[in-house]
Amino acid sequence: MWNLVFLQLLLEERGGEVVNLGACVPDDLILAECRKHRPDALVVSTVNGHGHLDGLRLIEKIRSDAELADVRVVIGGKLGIRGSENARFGAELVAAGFDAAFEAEAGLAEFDNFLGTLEEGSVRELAVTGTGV
Ligand code: B12
Repeated sequence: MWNLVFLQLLLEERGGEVVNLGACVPDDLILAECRKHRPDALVVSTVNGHGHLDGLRLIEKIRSDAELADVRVVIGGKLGIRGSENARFGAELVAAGFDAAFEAEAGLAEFDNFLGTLEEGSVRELAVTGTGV
């Protein structure tokens, strides 16, 4: 899907190595891929409006997994179906365990700042995935 292609190109342009898991990835497969690759960050993209629900389910599984509890996980895209009001879902997702949530309408500056916090040279892999997308 174009959201994932866009993200992969952006992350590669910023010096990341990307493992793109594709669209509609089952939670267990995401967890298995994270155990295998140990990414510097798992970047979840969602655009179909279900991200605030799928994202909560996913982050609960990740945070309750002993091996993955401390992996950096962010989510972004269209977090719901309320346009600019989707921003409120971001707070819920962060409270549930995401390191950050980026609503599409807010633009990419904040996400770029986040990428800047990943130490230069240490960006081995950024896994990109889509929830329910
Ligand atoms: C092409 C398209 C489809 C295609 C491909 C879908 C896809 N998932 O890519 C098909 C025909 C399959 C499709 C199906 C559906 N679609 Co559709 N689709 C579109 C459309 C016209 C363009 C999407 C696109 O390719 N944009 C280009 C890419 C580059 O942009 P993007 O995906 O928005 O990603 C950007 C941002 O969201 C953001 N972003 C995304 N992820 C992340 C992650 C991070 C970390 C960050 C920082 C930023 C970020 O950055 C990207 C670049 O700006 C949009 C309308 C629109 N104009 O946006 C509707 C739209 C996304 N679809 C919609 C819907 C409802 C559906 C269906 C649920 C319809 C149905 N009932 O079956 C299904 C869902 C299928 C699925 N599993 O996702 C709604 C979603 C509602 C919402 N969230 O508000 C939209 C917005 C249309 C609308 N206005 O109602 N769709």
